[in-house]
Amino acid sequence: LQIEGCLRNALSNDEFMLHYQPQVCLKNNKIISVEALLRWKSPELGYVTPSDFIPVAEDSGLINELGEWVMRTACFQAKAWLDAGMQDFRVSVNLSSIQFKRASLLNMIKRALDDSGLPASLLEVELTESAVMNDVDHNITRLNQIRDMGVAISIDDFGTGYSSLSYLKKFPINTLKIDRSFIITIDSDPDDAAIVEAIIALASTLNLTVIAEGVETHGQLKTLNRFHCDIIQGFYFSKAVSAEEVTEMMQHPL
Ligand code: G
Ligand code: G
Ligand code: MN
Ligand code: NA
Repeated sequence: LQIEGCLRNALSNDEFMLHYQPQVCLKNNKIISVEALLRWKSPELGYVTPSDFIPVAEDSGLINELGEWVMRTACFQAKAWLDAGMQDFRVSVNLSSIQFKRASLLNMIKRALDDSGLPASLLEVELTESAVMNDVDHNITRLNQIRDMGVAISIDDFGTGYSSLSYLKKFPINTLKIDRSFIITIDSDPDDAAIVEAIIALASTLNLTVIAEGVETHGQLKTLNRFHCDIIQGFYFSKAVSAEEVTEMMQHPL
């Protein structure tokens, strides 16, 4: 309840900020994209984590306005990176299932692209497995509309939902993000290693890009390399950082 009260004015008070977590291509060790992650510092509550305030924003309907701010901020930032000479540098934006269900979603994305001047090909949206799994037929239509705009689609937290693998073939998606829970135990639990290896092989067959989330150790990185994973994201390489820090990392690569 306290969170909801503070959330109401947070947008107009400019209390939100986007951080960006690098996604590193394992073929060339380059940062090829970033995931935009929302940060909120409330004058009353201090830092509040998205896991605590996103559900409140969803229940109160504030998620639509907040989600539009995220989309616009991420698109304008990505266009600034493009103008600074960072070519083919993509930004990925999380969409809540509430946003995904709204008829106005396509126009919201289109406005953000038009107003920022960002080419659609440099934007990816992340939807959780559970957001797309109910009402599959309707969702395929919606996903196709997003894809027809030229925006890429990624399935977040993959492996945790109820997906039947057959839907992967039907859905117009580009990327699978393997949930962190499988990566954490990839070097201690042979079952999790087998699951991750199988997901990567499946994605390769279906021509999907695979991202391993939550990579924290060199051992995990080595295992993912052995499985031919495309991209890694996690604290091993970098947590989410400010836009300025991303620019800095791109100018001085490791
Ligand atoms: O770093 P992390 O604590 O930022 O994020 C926690 C959760 O909040 C993740 O599940 C992430 O997907 C979600 N999240 C972060 N930023 C956004 C956002 O802009 N929109 C939505 N819908 N979820 C977000
Ligand atoms: O659900 P989603 O994938 O959008 O959430 C991203 C969340 O994962 C963010 O909260 C981000 O800070 C967190 N995260 C990213 N990399 C790591 C990592 O290596 N370890 C842990 N524990 N969390 C991570
Ligand atoms: Mn995500
Ligand atoms: Na995730």
